[in-house]
Amino acid sequence: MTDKLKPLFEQHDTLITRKNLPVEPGNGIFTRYQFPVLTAAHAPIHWRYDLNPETNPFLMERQGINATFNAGAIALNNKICLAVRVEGYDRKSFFAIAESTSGIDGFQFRDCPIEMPETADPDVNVYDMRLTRHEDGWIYGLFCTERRDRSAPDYDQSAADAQCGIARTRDLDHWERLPDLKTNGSQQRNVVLHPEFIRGKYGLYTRPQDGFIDAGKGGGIGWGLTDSMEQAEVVEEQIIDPKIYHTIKEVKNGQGPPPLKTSQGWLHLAHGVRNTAAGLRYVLYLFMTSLDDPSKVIYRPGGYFLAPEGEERVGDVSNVAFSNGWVLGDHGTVYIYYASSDTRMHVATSTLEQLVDYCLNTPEDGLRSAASVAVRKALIEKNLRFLKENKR
Ligand code: M1P
Repeated sequence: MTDKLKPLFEQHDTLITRKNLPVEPGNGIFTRYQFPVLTAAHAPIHWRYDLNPETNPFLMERQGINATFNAGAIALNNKICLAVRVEGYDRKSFFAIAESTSGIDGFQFRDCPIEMPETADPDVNVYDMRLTRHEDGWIYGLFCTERRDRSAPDYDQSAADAQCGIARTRDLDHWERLPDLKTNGSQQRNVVLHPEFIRGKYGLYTRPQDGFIDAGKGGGIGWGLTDSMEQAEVVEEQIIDPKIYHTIKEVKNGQGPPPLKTSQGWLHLAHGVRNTAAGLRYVLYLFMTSLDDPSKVIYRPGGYFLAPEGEERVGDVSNVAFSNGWVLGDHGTVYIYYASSDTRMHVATSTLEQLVDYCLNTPEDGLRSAASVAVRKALIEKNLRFLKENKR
């Protein structure tokens, strides 16, 4: 190895093998970790540099990586695998699998990114894959496929059309592309496949929206059924978790990863978006739906579950926490993979028991300041009684 290459590989090795410790004591709901699990610098050296000094005498990083974020997640072959949204300097995103034994540190990318087959209408950009191990035996990857909005005038080169791309695999290396999801004509992002059949059909969480950024009349989490994933079509879309004025999801929201099954219902992680003078703010929230009917919300803890903090608040799109992957591990541990500010990936851990307790016992949003004060006052009075009785 040349003198120039050696330090590059050494630095990379130090980064990808560093230990990641929990930040204690946490908040009783989940535990954050010291370091992001993936950054642009985790991308393999051989993806970014031509290693041959004859063709790259200056060791130029000609094909740099801008960000690694919004990863789908799944356990496979005793590892936690992330289907990461990797974005190059050219702004194109693609998917690549990074895997780790601990789920907390040591994430390493497989040698090559995924070569996702295209449909007859090629994708311009693909991102935000949700991985679902379905009871039909396939692992499905549902993702956003973005193309230029064909109705936009020539001078507008930023108008886009977002739809749901669908592919399936058994090993995360080889993918079969299926036709894009058909819905009632609106744009779609954040579409997620439910892991079980519902009355013999596939269940999909959708997010209809009128525009690419603006949700317009859409913007809530929708639900619909399709007979097949090979010609997926949702004819009737029902909004099960709407956007609501002056809440964390006043502008729009979207289902995160596929829900986890618990004895008390399906546990959902989602993102909510509100407006601020500094732009949009994305936070994560939880809710639960009925085991008999995943379209029926049964618990709605108010407010956010996780918001970007510290360095998480800064990045390409600042003030964003976004999650499209979590994994239920041994002993009920839940590994929650979230991205911060469209730049890097983090993990937070919790347990199914804690997350269900959070959903069942966190007050709903009362939707008025007076209702928030009432619920907080009830807590304060309960605590004052407790402190008095326990002579503290
Ligand atoms: O930039 C924040 C997020 O914006 C979009 O999410 P949504 O569809 O809810 O607005 C997506 O582009 C997502 O990738 C991104 O993280």
